[in-house]
Order: sequence, then structure tokens, then C-alpha cells
Amino acid sequence: MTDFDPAFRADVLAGLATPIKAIPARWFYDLRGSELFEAITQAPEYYPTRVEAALLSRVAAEIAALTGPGRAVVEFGSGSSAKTPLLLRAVAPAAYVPIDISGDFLRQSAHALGTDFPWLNVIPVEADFMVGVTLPPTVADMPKLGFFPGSTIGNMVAATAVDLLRSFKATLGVGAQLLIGVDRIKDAGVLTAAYNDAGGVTADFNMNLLHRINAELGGNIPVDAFRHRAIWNDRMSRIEMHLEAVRAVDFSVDGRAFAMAAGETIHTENSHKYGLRDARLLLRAGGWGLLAEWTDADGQFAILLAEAEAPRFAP
Ligand code: AVJ
Repeated sequence: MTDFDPAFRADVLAGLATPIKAIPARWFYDLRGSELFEAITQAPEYYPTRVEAALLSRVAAEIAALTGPGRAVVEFGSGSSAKTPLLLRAVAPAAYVPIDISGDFLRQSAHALGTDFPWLNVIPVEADFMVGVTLPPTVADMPKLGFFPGSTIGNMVAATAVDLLRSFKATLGVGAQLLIGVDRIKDAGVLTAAYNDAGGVTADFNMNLLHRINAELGGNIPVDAFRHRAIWNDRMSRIEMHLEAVRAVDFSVDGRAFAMAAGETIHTENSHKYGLRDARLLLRAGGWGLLAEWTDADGQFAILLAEAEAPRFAP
């Protein structure tokens, strides 16, 4: 058992003990998982990263005109920060605070960014942004711009997404701005292909969770008895990823025994897709007022800029 994380253990044991098995998607992102996600973004079928990056570079100057220079850019779940240079170059911030759960990955990326932006004060924070984050004191008095690209908001069910938006507001403060990427509802074939790439990278990403459980939590899950499944749930407007047992299996994790029937799944991720009105409503529910929104020519992806509203009387 290397790198034992009590929160990982608690989530896995609880998630496997319920009648419908589920493990939070955030546990995908160990170093290997983060690398596999980067590989997904290179898969031809996985359009969101490419489309969002192209959209961001097209509208970066418009964004900069609305944000102004001198802000502290706070990125939630920065990963490899691949889209960040586009934003940083345009908005000329006073500081950049990448927040990520994967510390090794965070430090690697922050270091790489430092060489491209020698003038920028980069202050990485290793934290789970789902739990309220306290910003470093250096940026306390700077105006803030939250950055939450990649449609990561889609990984949460609506109630959790709203909680998260409220927590961003608590972290960044009233008057702060938030730039958020949202993947839009589109043809189901395009959506399912994006999560079932022919190269099998998404499958590896999903299956890596089982390897991680075995390695870190003393599990003996027979990984070859599972397969990757990604389906479009139209009613819930989301792609669901599952790990499906292809035969009946018994295994243990940290000394606890579990059994799964053939065809039973562990639900590992939701990726909700939104209409523009849905996205605006979600922001409003989280206390953020829309300032501007942009979408690509094919309407695949949206970027929204919002402002943390002061509480006020409303009829
Ligand atoms: C990291 C939330 C953008 O939901 O599309 C990609 C992760 N999962 N392929 C997404 C993911 C499977 C992803 N985000």
C-alpha cells in the first residue's frame, strides 16, 4: 500500500458497499490518471479540449477587455494547465494560482508555466477544490478571475455543481469574475464516440481506477473481469462511465469482501451536458450573474463569463 489516502479509502469502501456501486470521478486523477486524461484530450473523438481551446484563443481578447489586467487568476483543477497560457497571455494577470488535487502533476505544470511566463507570480495550491480553498495571502487584495475550463462542472450533479459555484464565490469574493467552460448537448453519436475512443485511451483511464484501488488500498480486484462502458443518459443529459463486471466476481479491498454479479457496474463518472439556458440557470443558482458568453461555430462548447453578485433584495 503506497500513498495511502484515507479519503480515497473511505470513498471506495462506501461506494462499493451501496446497492448501486459508485466511486467519485475525482479519484481518477493520480499521476497515471492525469497522464491518461491528457492522452484522452489528444484522441480524435474527444472534441471538448480542442474545441474549447480554439474558442478560447478566438475570444481571448474579448475576455481580456471585460476582465481588465492585474487580476489574480485562480484556476480550479488546473491539471496540466494546457489552456491556461491562452488566457494568461490575453488578460495580463498579476498572479496565477493553480489549484489541483494531484500535487506532483501540479508542481510539474506550475514549473513549466513559470519558464514561459517569467514575469508572472505563480503560486500553486495543492487542494481539493470541492472543499473550500483558502487563497494565499499574496493575492488577498487583488481582484480575482476564477477559471474553470474543460466542462469539469459537468462531472457534478446539479445540486453539487451549485454548491461548488457557491464555494467558488466564497473563495473568490463578491465582485470576482468566473470564466467557465461548459460542454453543450449535441448529437448522441458524437457524445458517445468522445467517451469510447477507438484507441481505447478512455477505457484505460476508467480501468486505471481499479489498478489504483489494488495498488493503494490493498485490493485484489480481477481487473480483466471488468470492461469500460460509456453511455448517453438522455433523461439526465449526461454521459455516464461505468466499470462493468463481465462475469460474477468476488474481491476484497482493505480486507473487506465485495461481490458483483455479471453485468453489474461501478458507476465512475457523470459528464453532464448543458444547453445555454441550463448553464445560465446553473450560474445564477450559484450566485453568479452572466456577463458574456461565447460558443464555437458548430455550437459544441460554450465559455461563460460571470460575476459574483452581491446579495440583494429581489422580488
Ligand atoms: C475532465 C470533466 C472534462 O467529463 O469529459 C474525459 C473527463 N472522462 N473522458 C469529461 C473525461 C472521460 C472530462 N472532464
